[in-house]
Amino acid sequence: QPIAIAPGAWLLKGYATEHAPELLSLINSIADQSPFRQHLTPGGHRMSSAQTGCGTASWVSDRRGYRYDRLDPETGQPWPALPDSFTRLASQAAADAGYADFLPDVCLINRYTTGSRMGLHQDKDEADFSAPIVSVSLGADMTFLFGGQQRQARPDRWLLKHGDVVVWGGPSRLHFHGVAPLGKRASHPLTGAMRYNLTFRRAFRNT
Ligand code: MD3
Ligand code: FE
Repeated sequence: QPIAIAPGAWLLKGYATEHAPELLSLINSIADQSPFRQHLTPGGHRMSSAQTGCGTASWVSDRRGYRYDRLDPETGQPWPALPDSFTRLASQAAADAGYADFLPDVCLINRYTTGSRMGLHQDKDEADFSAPIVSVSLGADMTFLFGGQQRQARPDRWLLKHGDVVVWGGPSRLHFHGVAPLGKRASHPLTGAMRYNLTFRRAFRNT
């Protein structure tokens, strides 16, 4: 029973919980090939979350800007492929939230530990905003900040737990959003003090 959190945005409580051990072990395999790293922003600050990714490209940041890169700049190699179980989970969650035929081509993997946060921002580096975004939370609880179309709007706060999936589409696709700093005592039996987020997107146009 999806919970409406904004027009076009749906929270699926515990949707991925039964898949979590497999998802976490796939994250470890991906990180063996393309390690977690803390990107530098164009402004010269180091991000507090660590990231890796999989799929035909992955989101990266450095002094030159934000972009999707088909090669991992750290390894010079292509990113690991999207595991079938990732694609299936994301497509099924999107369908259950009313978005049929969502086929992600990229998955950004964020890893947060005590104090890691993500400031309010919009996701605008994708070619086509008609596709939804699917996010899967694993590990420690965190507070998600969900704002409006303008940065000034005071964001709503949503506690996201291990296994929760959120599908963001339609009018919510370009809303400002972020993550409050992960608390000192945040922890989960499967991940310790870490929180992981899988963010599935359509970065390039469907051909
Ligand atoms: C709402 N990551 O990587 S995922 C990001 O928890 C990012 O790691 C956060 O924001 C995280 O860009 C949030 C949930 C999310 C992703 C994209 C959205 C929410 C969104 C796009 C529009 C509205
Ligand atoms: Fe984002």
